[in-house]
Formats: sequence, structure tokens, C-alpha cells
Amino acid sequence: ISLETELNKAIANNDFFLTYQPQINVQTGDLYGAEVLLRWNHAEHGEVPPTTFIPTLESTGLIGPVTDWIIRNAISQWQQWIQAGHIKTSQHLSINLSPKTLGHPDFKAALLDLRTLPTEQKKRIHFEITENLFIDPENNIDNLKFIKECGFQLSMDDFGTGYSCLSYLKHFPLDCIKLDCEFTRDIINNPVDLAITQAVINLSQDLHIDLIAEGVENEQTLTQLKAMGCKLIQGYFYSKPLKSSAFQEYCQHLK
Ligand code: G
Ligand code: G
Ligand code: MN
Ligand code: NA
Repeated sequence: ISLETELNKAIANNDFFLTYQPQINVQTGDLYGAEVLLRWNHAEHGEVPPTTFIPTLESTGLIGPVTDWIIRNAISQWQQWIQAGHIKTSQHLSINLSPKTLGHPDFKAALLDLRTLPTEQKKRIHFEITENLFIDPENNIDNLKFIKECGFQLSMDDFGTGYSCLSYLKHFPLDCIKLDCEFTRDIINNPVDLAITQAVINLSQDLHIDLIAEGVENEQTLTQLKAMGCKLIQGYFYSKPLKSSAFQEYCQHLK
């Protein structure tokens, strides 16, 4: 049976679930926010990593309804946490978008459905666009602007690893860049990585764009990044992506 058939079954059976990876403001020690990451709980194979099935979701068009489900579930979970006092309205929620969903009418409809969310909440919801797929600025600038016009934030994911990242910085209305772990992972030993990371930190400050350093796994790297002026960190050093119950506990412990 094909992966596509299995994915259709997974949608029907509700076999997807969401995890939340904490993002920490290292200057205050507070939670800056969380990135939502999709997981598939497969009846036979257990947890299947998204890199194995997201390309198929994309090529079959199933990414549309699945992204819809992710957005609605993540935001409703986030609102529940806000109402229960686990999360503050000022904390950020970040949702990955496949570039293929960007211009899709269903995605636009989903954003319009969220119009009634309080402005204060919308401006803390980020949509992450990966740099790994080419996004033609000419064809996509309006789609990106639409996300902003709806009151949401835009983040550039996997920054530095993909296509024309500097051109994206110039043309896209970005609020945040996520520096890929490829650069942060080895800054202690690799002077080239160190120089690139410092340059991107400086650039983000000059452009008044937030920067989240990804893939921080140990204290040495964290200390170095802090010394370099990096404020926001996401990585296994703080936490791996957590199921909602575990993320809720994580928030309580941080307080
Ligand atoms: O968690 P990790 O193994 O969690 O994710 C691997 C890759 O899958 C990342 O590049 C991530 O951006 C992508 N990914 C994870 N969750 C989602 C999602 O909800 N939507 C999209 N489009 N990509 C996702
Ligand atoms: O969307 P993006 O490509 O940024 O997806 C984030 C991916 O990075 C997810 O697969 C997540 O599980 C993974 N990740 C998060 N923190 C770390 C880390 O500290 N080290 C490594 N190797 N991967 C991480
Ligand atoms: Mn991401
Ligand atoms: Na990344």
C-alpha cells in the first residue's frame, strides 16, 4: 500500500499529533514561545519523522488539509493554554508552512477564518517559510504580504542553507529569522561557522529582525551565542519537541 494511501488513512484516523519545542529568551530566562512540529503516530511503525512524509503530503496536495488541521489545532491549544494561565498572550507560537501552501485558496481561507482572533494574539503567531525550497519573490510577495496584512508574523526558517537568503531579506517582510543548526552546531570549533553566525546576528540587529538560533545542544554553544549577542535560542539543550501535556509541564517548571 502506497504512502499516499497510508497518509489518507492517517488523516481519517486522526493519527497525526502536534509537538511543541520551547524557544527561550536567554537574557530573561523566560519562554519566548514554541515551534509546532507535526508527528505521525503510525499503527505499525510507531512515530514516523516528518521528513519521510512531508514531501508526499506536498506532492499529493494533502499538505493543504493537513496544514489547515495543524493551524486550527495549534492555535486552539495555544488559546486554551492562555486561558488556563500556562502561556502569556505575549508569548509566540510558530507554525511551519510548506511553500506550496502559500498561495493556496484554502490557506487564505484559513487565515481569513482567524480574523476574529484578538490582534494581540495574532501578532504573536508566526508562520515559518523554509528557505530550502525556492520561493520566487515575484510570484509570492503578495502571498507573504497577505499573511502580514492578516496580522500575523513571518519567519524565515533554515536561514543560510537554501536559496538566495539575502535576497529574501531584502524583498520579504520578515519579522524573524531562524539560523539553521548547520551554522550554530559547531561554533566552538569552527571559526568559519563562528564568523557566519556573528555576521547574521549583527545583520538581524541592524535590520531589527528577531533571530532564533536553532540546534543548540550544549552549554558551551549557548554561552558563546549569548556572548555574541544572541537573545533567542531553540534546541535540545533546553528541550526536544514535547507532546502537549509535557510542554504544559515544561511551562509550569519555568515559572
Ligand atoms: O521535527 P523535526 O524532525 O521535527 O522536523 C523535520 C522537518 O519537518 C523540519 O524541516 C520541519 O520544518 C518539517 N516540519 C515539521 N512539522 C511541520 C509542519 O507542521 N509543517 C510543515 N510544512 N513542515 C513541518
Ligand atoms: O522547521 P525546522 O527545519 O527548523 O525543524 C526543526 C527541526 O530541528 C526538527 O526536526 C527538530 O526536531 C530539530 N531540532 C530541534 N532542536 C534541535 C537540536 O538541538 N539539535 C538537532 N540536531 N535538531 C534539533
Ligand atoms: Mn521550522
Ligand atoms: Na531549521
